[in-house]
Amino acid sequence: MCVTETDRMTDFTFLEPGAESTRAAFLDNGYLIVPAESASALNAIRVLVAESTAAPLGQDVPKDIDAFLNDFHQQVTIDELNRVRLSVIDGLNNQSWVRAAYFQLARNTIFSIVGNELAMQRRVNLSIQLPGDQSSILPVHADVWSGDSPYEIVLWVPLVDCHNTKSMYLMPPGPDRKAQGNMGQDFKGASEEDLFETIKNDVEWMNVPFGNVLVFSQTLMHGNRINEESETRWSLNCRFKSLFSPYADKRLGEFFEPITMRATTEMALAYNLPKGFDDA
Ligand SMILES: O=C(O)CCC(=O)C(=O)O
Ligand SMILES: [Fe+2]
Repeated sequence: MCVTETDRMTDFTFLEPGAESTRAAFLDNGYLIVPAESASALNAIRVLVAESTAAPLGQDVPKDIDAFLNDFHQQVTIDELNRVRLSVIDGLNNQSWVRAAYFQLARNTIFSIVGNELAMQRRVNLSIQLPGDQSSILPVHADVWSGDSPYEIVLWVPLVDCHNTKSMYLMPPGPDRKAQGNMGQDFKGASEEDLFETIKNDVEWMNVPFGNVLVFSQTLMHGNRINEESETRWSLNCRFKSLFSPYADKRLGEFFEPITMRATTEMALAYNLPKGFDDA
């Protein structure tokens, strides 16, 4: 068989099939929206959220979970909301299977754009945004501004269809880098609202139907606004990074935990150089 020069040049790649287009899309847009890789993991997590929400209200697990979550504003006041949210977060994080199930929602995508030896945030967070609620707004920010490392991505998982102000917004990399580059000068003494005013025409609202997940770079400015849709938003978020990439304030062991350490790393960590040469 004859191998031509063209065969030699095109047949061999370092990245696995599909990884190049995933890489390009993530770098261009700052995010990826992909179908959840495990429908059963997504379902199990959503059932647990519904159960942990319904139980304190003296209710059974709702038959129509989608309607229960979307219409939750009919059952709770804004004053009660944070207590409910914290108790559901506890309900989630008290189950040891949840983090592995959560990771399975986007394992291949995360392997592809972050790496395969990973650390995962120890707690999964929950956002609930009732229609018209001002108290749960997360103003424009980048997580790197408050102790996260630029090597982290966020896996953001909607439990209901999320779109427009029922979702979150993200700045695309081009305008974001321009705005952050001059931020000290341009926004000295400015409020978060002033900042949002200047970026609002550039931000992209994340349209993520239930069954899909969003992976985004938290180095890009993002946040949410008053939910002006008629339904309640429910979404989960959790951070992942390459295990041996630099850490900022959020440390390994405190905030992050290794989840996919490989055999060579384990062996290396346990290895001690030969001892006893000092006496010679
Ligand atoms: O869910 C949102 O609206 C914002 C989430 C966020 O800021 C984050 O996950 O880092
Ligand atoms: Fe954030």
